[in-house]
Amino acid sequence: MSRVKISNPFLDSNEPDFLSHFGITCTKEICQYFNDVKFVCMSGSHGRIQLYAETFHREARICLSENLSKTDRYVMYKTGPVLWVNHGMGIPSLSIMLNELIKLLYYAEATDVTFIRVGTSGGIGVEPGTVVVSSGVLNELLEPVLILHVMGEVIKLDAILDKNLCDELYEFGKSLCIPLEKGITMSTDDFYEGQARLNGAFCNYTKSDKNNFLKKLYSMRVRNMEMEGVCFASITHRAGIRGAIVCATFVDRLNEDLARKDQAPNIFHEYEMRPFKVVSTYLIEKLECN
Ligand code: R2B
Repeated sequence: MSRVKISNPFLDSNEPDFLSHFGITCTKEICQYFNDVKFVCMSGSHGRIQLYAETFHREARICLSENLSKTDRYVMYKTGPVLWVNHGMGIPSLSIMLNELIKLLYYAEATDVTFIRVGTSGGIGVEPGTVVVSSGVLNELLEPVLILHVMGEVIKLDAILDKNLCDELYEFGKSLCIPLEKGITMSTDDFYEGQARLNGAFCNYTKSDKNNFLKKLYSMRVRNMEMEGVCFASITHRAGIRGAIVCATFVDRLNEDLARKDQAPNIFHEYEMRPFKVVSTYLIEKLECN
C-alpha cells in the first residue's frame, strides 16, 4: 500500500494544520473521515463538479456528502471513497487546491489514491465533442515540465501522467459510443494569446502564424489545449499519486476559436458529460458497485 507523499520538514505534526482555502482544520476526526479516499475527481467549475458528484451518487448508489469545503474558493463532495473537488481556472488556482488536498490525504493516511482531472479543453484536429485522454502533457514552451519560480529562480519539475491509468481509461472510453482520442495535452497560462486565439483583446500575430503553430502542435501529437494539465501531472507525480486527465473538447481550434455555448447549450452539456461518463464507468467497475 502506498501513502500520499509530501516533502516538507517544516510542517508541525503537533499542531493540526489549517487548510485555509478549504477552511478545514485537520483534526483527528476530520482525517479519519478522509482515510478511505481512493479516487479524487476534479474539474474547474464548481457547478460542473457538483453535477458530476450528484450524477455519480445516483448512478453508483453511494451516499453524497454535503459540500465539505467551508470557503467559497472550492467545493468538495464525497461519495464513499470518491472525492469530487473543483480547482478553478489555471495553474495557480489548481496548485493551491492540490497542495491543500494532498496534505489532507497525507494526514488522513489515505493509501493508493488516484487523481483524475475531468476537464474541458479546445481540441486540435479533432471534431468538437471528442473526449481526449491525455497520453502526456506539455507546457507553453512545449516541454513536459512544470516551470515554477521560487525565490527568483526557475525550477523545472517533471510532469508525468500514469501511462497504465491513461490506457485503462481509454479502453473504458472505447466501450462507450463517443468520439475518443488519446493524445498529448498542452497547458498554457493564458487562454487567448497563450493559445494563439484571434479573439482576445490583444493580438500581435497573423492568422497564418496561428494556423502554422496549431498545425505544428498537431504534428507533435497534441490533441487538445487547456490550462492546468502540466501542473496536475507534475504535482501528482511528485506526491506519488497516479494521475490521469480526461477532457471534453468544445471546438476544433484548427477551424474556430470560440465555442458558441449560448447557441446550443444542450449540445455543450452533452459534451461536458462525456468525460464524466468515461470516468464514472471506470469508477463503478473499480468500486464494484454495479
Ligand atoms: C479549460 O477551460 C477553462 C478556460 O475556459 C480552463 O480552466 C481550461 O483548462
